[in-house]
Amino acid sequence: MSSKSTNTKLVIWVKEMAALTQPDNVVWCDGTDKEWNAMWDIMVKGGTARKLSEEKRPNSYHVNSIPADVARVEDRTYICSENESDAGPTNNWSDPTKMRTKMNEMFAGCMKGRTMYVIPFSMGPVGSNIAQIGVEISDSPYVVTNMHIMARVGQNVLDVLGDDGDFVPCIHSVGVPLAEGQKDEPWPCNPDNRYIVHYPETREIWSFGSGYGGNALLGKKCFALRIASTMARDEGWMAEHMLILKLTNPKGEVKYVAGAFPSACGKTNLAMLTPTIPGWKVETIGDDIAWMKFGEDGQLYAINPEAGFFGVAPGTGMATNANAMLSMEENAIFTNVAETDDGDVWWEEMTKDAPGHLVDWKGNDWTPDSDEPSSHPNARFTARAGQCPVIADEWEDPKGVPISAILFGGRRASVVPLATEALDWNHGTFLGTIIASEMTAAAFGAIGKLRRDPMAMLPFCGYNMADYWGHWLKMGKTEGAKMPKVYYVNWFRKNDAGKFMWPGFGENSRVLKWVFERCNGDAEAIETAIGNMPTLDGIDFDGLGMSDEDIANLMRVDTEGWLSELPSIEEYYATFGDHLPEELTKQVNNLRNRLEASKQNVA
Ligand code: SAT
Ligand code: MN
Repeated sequence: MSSKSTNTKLVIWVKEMAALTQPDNVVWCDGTDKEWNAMWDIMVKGGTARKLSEEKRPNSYHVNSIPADVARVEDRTYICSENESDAGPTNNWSDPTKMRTKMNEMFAGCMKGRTMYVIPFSMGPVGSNIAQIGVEISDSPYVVTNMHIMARVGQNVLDVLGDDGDFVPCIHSVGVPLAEGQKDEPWPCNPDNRYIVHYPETREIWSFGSGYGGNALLGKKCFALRIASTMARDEGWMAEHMLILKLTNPKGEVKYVAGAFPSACGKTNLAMLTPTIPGWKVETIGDDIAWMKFGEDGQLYAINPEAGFFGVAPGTGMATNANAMLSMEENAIFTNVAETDDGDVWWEEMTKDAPGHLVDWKGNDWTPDSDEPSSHPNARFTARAGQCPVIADEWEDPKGVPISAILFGGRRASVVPLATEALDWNHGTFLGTIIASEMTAAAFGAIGKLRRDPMAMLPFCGYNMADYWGHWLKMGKTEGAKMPKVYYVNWFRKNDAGKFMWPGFGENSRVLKWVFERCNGDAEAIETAIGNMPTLDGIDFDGLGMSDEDIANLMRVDTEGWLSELPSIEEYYATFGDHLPEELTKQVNNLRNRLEASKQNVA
């Protein structure tokens, strides 16, 4: 099919990629309903997808991958910067010249017997000065339909691109060419030859062999985090693994809060939470990624570069996240879940009781007595953000929303209190670098092994993590900058009996209220060695039925616990060698001094 673009770079690139991969035909995608239906027609006929009951879930589809292709593959994900030290110790690096040779081999003829789809997309509202344009080439119709939901796809993107606009080229193939007359598999992929490759200097993404989520929907983690983080470093903005929420107090005043949490800490739930405190409102701007640029007033303005939610299905239900459930009532895609006898989907904890019979994600009969879960633990829903009942009116505002506060959180059974406010931006950056999650401490006893996940960016930072910390510090030094306040929160602290002390979910609104009031200058705080803490009545514990002891424990500054953690932070920092900003060494030393001093005050 002929090109729909007059952009020289794009037209040449598509020609080159077609010559390399040799598809049977080339289709330029326009993001229309007609195209959505055509893609599903192909996938239903080919046995890839099933249409769900039109009564139960209109215009929605279910797809199962094969068991070998169910998640991102971090060990096959590469940052191919010119210098190895620019990828840093937390990324897999490979020499870009060697990798290019390898990729050219892998992609040669890889689309034989298939159609090559050219998907122009905008990350962020089309035309926003914070948004960016990408073009994904893929041989997967599943990618096309998911991109319809997760990004803005269509001719208007090409219009903005014009004749000479720039875009990030993203090429993806499932890596299974078809010989003449060869029948396709329902989920073609090439698990033994997976490569998720990023060239940060030239801003390109090459992905081979996987059809799944973050490996294949290249606008998401690959572009919006790995490549965008390097663009942000070069251009003075921030690309972060953060939700964005809008908080309205009973007087109708509004603040916007961003938050970074490692996986399995309830980020999507927080982005859509239903507050339990009267008169307060939480609305969603985004649940996964935030791009932030300085406005003329010196504040950071954030957009959600995505247009949909790619959320974990198991554990999501009306009881835990009603707003997510309501977002996926129609026009949705489900991957690796179970199917009910009446043509709907089900997964663990969607409802209290499981249906009596299901077809599980592997296509086998399933009953509540089955030994295995009905859905893969990383099964996903793809839902349109605009369908979320609490999506904020301004979620597509091209100028973004001004961020008042940034939350960092991890899953910590001990040491870290419910909420602490950073003393300033540098201290806040320090807190971001030390966030970590315990691997289910209860199961292993002791203090559980810590996985450090700085700013929740461990698998998503496109360059040296320590340089990225340096970029955070530098942002705070920008002339006229009014940086957000930074908070370290922990919903997961346990008491001596091993029980969670904080109820979480909608009750997290009580912490958001304190954050709001601090940003508004309405709440006092107590300065401690680890940061500013709420006063006794700073957080409203009314009606929670918590014991005084648990409340005290939840808010306690565990001086010894923090002191004993410092060596492991220093050890971690040392792995970055001379890339580590001096300021962070200073932050550790200052913290140690403050902790020691506070011990003496008590003694
Ligand atoms: O599959 S994705 O990488 O997009 C989802 C995730 O890991 O959060
Ligand atoms: Mn994420």
